[in-house]
Amino acid sequence: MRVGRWHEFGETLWLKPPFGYNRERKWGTGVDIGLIGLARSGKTTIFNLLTNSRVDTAGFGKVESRRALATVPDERLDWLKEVYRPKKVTPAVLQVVDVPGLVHTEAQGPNRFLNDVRLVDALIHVVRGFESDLAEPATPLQELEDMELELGLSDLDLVEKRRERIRTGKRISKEQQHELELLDQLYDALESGKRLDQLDLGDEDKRLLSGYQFLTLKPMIWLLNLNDEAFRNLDDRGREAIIKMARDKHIPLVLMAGAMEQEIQELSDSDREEFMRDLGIRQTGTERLAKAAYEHLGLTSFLTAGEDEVRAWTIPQGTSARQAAGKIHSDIERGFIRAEVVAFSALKDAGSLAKARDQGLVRLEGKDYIMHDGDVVNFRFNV
Ligand SMILES: Nc1nc2c(ncn2[C@@H]2O[C@H](COP(=O)(O)OP(=O)(O)OP(=O)(O)O)[C@@H](O)[C@H]2O)c(=O)[nH]1
Ligand SMILES: [Mg+2]
Repeated sequence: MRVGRWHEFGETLWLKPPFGYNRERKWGTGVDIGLIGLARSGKTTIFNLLTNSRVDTAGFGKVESRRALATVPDERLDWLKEVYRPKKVTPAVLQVVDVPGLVHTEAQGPNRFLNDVRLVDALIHVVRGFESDLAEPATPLQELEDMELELGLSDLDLVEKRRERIRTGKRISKEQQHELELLDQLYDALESGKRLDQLDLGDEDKRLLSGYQFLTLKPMIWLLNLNDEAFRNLDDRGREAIIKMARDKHIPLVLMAGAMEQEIQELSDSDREEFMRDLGIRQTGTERLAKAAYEHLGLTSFLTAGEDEVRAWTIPQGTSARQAAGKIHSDIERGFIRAEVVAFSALKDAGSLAKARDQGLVRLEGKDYIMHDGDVVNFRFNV
């Protein structure tokens, strides 16, 4: 682990996540991501950045949640656009939910806003790593610990309620007996400070639990929101403790300078390139965050390109060609014959589809072919 380079904005600490909890989910309706964090951590700033919105961040945040779509940055689409000159370019989107900051002293208790993210597919915890006149000195490690505790308590509460409901029922069925035992296991884990996604559960049990929307079972990303100066002021121990905690919990840690990213986004394309070169970063924070979210959720994308439309489609890793066709239209899935596939990088090297064909880079794949990230596809079908 290259701890020493942590202060460089270009770094994302990528810690391998545990996959498996979300594989079975249907992605048809798109992916929802909730931004949570303590008050004034920069959630709305990140929300604005991701969704290109202009919500005011000067005053204290509004006390209700808001949502908007974020386009997933994909430079492959830019290249395809140049080559195909389509009428329309449609990037992949994620829906982002901005939740008001958690304040412990709030009358209704902090759990109120957590309910707004019960149904999201993944959480991004925005942690304040910058100093502000309006807030106490930044204590990112403490914020991470507090939030994990909060999420754990919220899940513990759910487990207890469910256990109570089963126990006070007229009779306990065999299934319920099994569920009780499972809930006991969850209870012990949560009480000892574990996230539920750290438990090694069987597929049956995962399915059983999927209905409860446990918060610590949702893929989590930690986003440390910094500015240069604040970051240098973080002492080494805090830094190493954060990395250790992220590693122990298998949570990817993305470093971002939210306010600066916003400035970067507002620049013209050429100015942006120069600015980023000066800073020594290759990808914007938005790009790194989108990438972390895709990897952590087990998602990839394939591309379609034509004169009408160039488009990115989001699918779970391991999706077959035929299932991928169904993402576009159920008729194409039903009448699937073959998929004409070329890897984006091969297409780009060749320069055009015709040249890629001449060079034998375009393959015909059957229904069981497993789609790869960046496959440029044309489905042949018959209905
Ligand atoms: N220096 C610095 N300031 C930032 C950064 N990100 C946000 N801020 C400032 O911090 C303040 C709070 O930002 P918001 O984005 O509204 O934070 P929030 O988490 O949505 O706040 P609440 O909704 O009130 O909980 C604003 O004054 C921002 O301009 C950053 O990266 N660096
Ligand atoms: Mg806000």
